[in-house]
Amino acid sequence: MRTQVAIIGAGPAGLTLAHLLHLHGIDSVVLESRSREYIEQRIRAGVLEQNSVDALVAAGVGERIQSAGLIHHGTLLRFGGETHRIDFQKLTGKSVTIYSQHELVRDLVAARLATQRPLFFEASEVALAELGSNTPRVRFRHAGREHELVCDVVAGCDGFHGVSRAAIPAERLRIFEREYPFGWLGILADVAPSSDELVYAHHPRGFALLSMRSPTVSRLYLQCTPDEDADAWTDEQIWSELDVRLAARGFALARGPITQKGVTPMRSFVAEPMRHGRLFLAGDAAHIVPPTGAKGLNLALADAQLLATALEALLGRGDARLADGYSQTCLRRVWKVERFSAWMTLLLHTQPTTAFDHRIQLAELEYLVGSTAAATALAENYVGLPLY
Ligand code: FAS
Ligand code: PHB
Repeated sequence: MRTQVAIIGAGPAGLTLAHLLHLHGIDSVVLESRSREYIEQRIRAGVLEQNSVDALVAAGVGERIQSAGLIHHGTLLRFGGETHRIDFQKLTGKSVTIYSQHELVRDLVAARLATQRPLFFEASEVALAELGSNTPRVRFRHAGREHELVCDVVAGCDGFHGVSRAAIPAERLRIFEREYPFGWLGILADVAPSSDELVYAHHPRGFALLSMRSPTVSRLYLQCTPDEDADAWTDEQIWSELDVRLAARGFALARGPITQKGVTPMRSFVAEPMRHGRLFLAGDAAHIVPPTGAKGLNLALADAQLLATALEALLGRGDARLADGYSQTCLRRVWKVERFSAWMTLLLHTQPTTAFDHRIQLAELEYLVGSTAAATALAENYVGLPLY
């Protein structure tokens, strides 16, 4: 088989890249290890930055986002039993859209299939070769047969546990990482959200987040230990702990059937560079942020946009400048987002902090909600930094 770009992974990064390349007239083949059903049901992120929404709409895959997405012009910070609003619209002129990642994957898979270009589900034994040449190769198994794909470029969009980053010689990679001493126990519940906007709650017993997926589906998170067993929590225990941590004057948390629960570990991670020969990494394959700042999905979409532009120039017009600058351009933005995500995580999560750290957190929260400059800094990072 022959194509211009072999894309490993059909997550937001890989599918968005495939779609943008198609719009540029660049051919690609997408290899995904899981089934279509699996990736379209996988519950993950829920917040799209303004830049992400604008890019997806401009690419012709934003119709359902515009009809079903919930536009939020601000968010709520809760501590000491009081609630404070950060007004994105007033401070930045931008907003965010609540839209499930798995719904976006559904939209992108449909767009890919409509092009009738190859998207192989349940591809296994993917192996990259000759990345230092101008004709790298990707070997894989599909439907019981061995295949070899010859291409001009490989896009490693296969997430944190994929094979692409591992294909780069260890001595060529610099890894930067931080593990956090906590994780999130997340639930989906069939109950209307008890707040119109997201609530980030700092509490002595631990962080809690009230989010949502639709007017009838709530998404909530509790700070827990990184190796927490979700099944060890009864529904009653989860709701009771959420009640305590989200408590505030004039607030009542509605309960409903919990339809899904799981524990997400927390890490900050960056692999540099994001390119090795004709292999380009995008999304979680290159970097991970703790979900506190709602950035993981948006970073993946930003990388895909930058990589599509670079590969259109390289493969469409023989201009290698953007491709040669791809890693540096991405990492400049990735590190700013890593900073914001780490800052928001350390600001809002308690235990095992010292009494002094706890007071510093409260002082920073007080400063945040009392200073237009501080609130603007949070808002402009949350709604999304410019692509370049
Ligand atoms: P993805 O991991 O989404 O996609 C990679 C794809 O490659 C997958 O479909 C995988 O099956 C496939 N793949 C892997 N190895 C392969 C191989 N060898 N061959 C072929 N295919 C292969 N972000 C937020 O902003 N907010 C959140 O609340 C949030 N919650 C999360 C919860 C969980 C449990 C996880 C794991 C992540 C969460 N994230 C969250 C981050 C998440 O949204 C990622 O940032 C986002 O999925 C990144 O997209 P991709 O880079 O496309 O990687
Ligand atoms: C979510 O709805 O999954 C979500 C929202 C905001 C975050 C993290 C996760 O900061």
